[in-house]
Amino acid sequence: MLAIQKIRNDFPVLHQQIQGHQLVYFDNAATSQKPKVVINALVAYYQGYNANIHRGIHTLAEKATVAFEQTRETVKEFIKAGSTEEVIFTKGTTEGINLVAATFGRKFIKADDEIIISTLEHHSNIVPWQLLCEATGAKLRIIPINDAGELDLEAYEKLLTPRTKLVSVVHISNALGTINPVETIIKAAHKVGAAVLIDGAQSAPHLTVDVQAMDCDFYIFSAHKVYAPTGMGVLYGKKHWLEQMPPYLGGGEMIKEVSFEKTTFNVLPYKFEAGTPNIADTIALKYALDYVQEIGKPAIAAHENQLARIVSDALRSIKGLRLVGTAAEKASIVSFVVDGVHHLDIGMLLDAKGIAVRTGHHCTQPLMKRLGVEGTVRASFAVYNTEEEVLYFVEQLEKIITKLR
Ligand code: C6P
Repeated sequence: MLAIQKIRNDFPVLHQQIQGHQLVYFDNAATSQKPKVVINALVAYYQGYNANIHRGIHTLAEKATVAFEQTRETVKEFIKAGSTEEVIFTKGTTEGINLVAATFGRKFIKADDEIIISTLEHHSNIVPWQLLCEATGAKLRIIPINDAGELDLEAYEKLLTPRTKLVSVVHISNALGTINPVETIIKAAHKVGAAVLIDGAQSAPHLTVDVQAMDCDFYIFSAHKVYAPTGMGVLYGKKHWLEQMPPYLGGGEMIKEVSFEKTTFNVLPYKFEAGTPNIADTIALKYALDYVQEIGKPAIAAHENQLARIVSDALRSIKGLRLVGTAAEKASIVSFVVDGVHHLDIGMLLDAKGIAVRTGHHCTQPLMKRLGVEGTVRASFAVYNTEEEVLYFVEQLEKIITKLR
C-alpha cells in the first residue's frame, strides 16, 4: 500500500480549489504534476549554479555539467540502457520520433521501402513517417486493430516483408490504454531485418522498462509525463544505429572540428545534441526519476490500475455509457463516450466540479475514426490519485449524465 497522503503532500499543485471544489487531477496522460523535489531542483539550479554546460572551466559550469550528466546516468539506469552514449536528450517524444525519422530515415529508407505503424498511434508517430514517405517514396503500412483496441498481430505478421525497414509502434495507447505486446512485435520485425522504434510516452511513467531485454532499436519518452518538467525528453537508440545515423541539427556541441571545407562530428551522445540544451529541466528529470524509483514502479502501477478498475467497473453500469478501449492488457487510462452527450460538455461540467479530464481525439484522429467516435472523455491516473477521488468522479459523472439527458 502506498502512503498516498504523504505522496500528495509532495505535490503542491494538488492542494487547490477549482471552481469551489478540491482539484481532482485525472489528466495525467497529458502531463503529470511535479513533486517538490523537482520544483526545488529547478530553483536550486537557477539560484545556485546556473551556467552553460560542457563549455566553461569555471566552477559553476563544472557543477552544472556534472548535474546534467548525472541525469544521463539516471536515465540509463531507469530504462536499463547499455551505456550513456545511447541516451540522447531531446525536447520530448515528438522531437525524438522526428529525429529518428529525419536521420535514420535519411540514411536507411529508400523508395519502395516500407515503414509499419499501427492504428493506435499518436499523431507524432504518424506524421513524421508520412513526411519521410513523401520525401523518399517509401510506403506506410498500418497494423489494424480489433474493436477492443488491440493490435491484430496476424495482420502485422503479414505486413512484414524484406521491404520493411522500420516498425514504429506505441507501447501504451494514450487514447485507450492498450498495452501492446512489444516483445512479440520486436522479435517478428527483427526476423525480417527491420528496426523497431517504441513510443514510450505513456509507458515510461507506468511500466518497468528494460530496453535491452525488450531489444527495441529506439525507445522514446517525454520527461513531463514522468513527473519532470516540460520541454525535455529522451531518445534511447542502439549504439550501432546511432553511430551510422547522420546528425539531426547542426551547431555548437555536436561537432569535433569545423572548417569551411569540412566538419567532423562529436562522439555519441553529443552528436545529436546541438546547441545549448534544456539544462535546468534535464537536471530536474533526475529528481523525478529518483522519486519514481523510490516509490517503485510496480507499486505505482498496482495503485493506478486499481483506480482504473474501480472506475471501469462503475462506468460499465451507467446506461448509455460505452467504454472505448477494452483490451485485455490495459494501463490506467479509461476512455468513454455517452450516447447523445458530447464529450466536451461532460469535460466542462466535470471541470465545474473540480475534476480535470481530457476530452477530444487525443491526437489520435485515425484511431477515433476506426472506432467510429469523434472523441472520448479520458480519465488517466497517477501515483497521487486516491480512491476517494475516483468515487467522487463516478458520482459527479452519473449526475452530469442524468442532467444532460
Ligand atoms: N500525449 C496526451 O494527452 P509530447 O507532446 O512530445 O510530449 O508527446 C507526444 C506523444 C507521443 N506519443 C504518445 C503515446 C503520447 O501520449 C504523446 C502525448 C498527450 O495523450 C498530449 S497529446
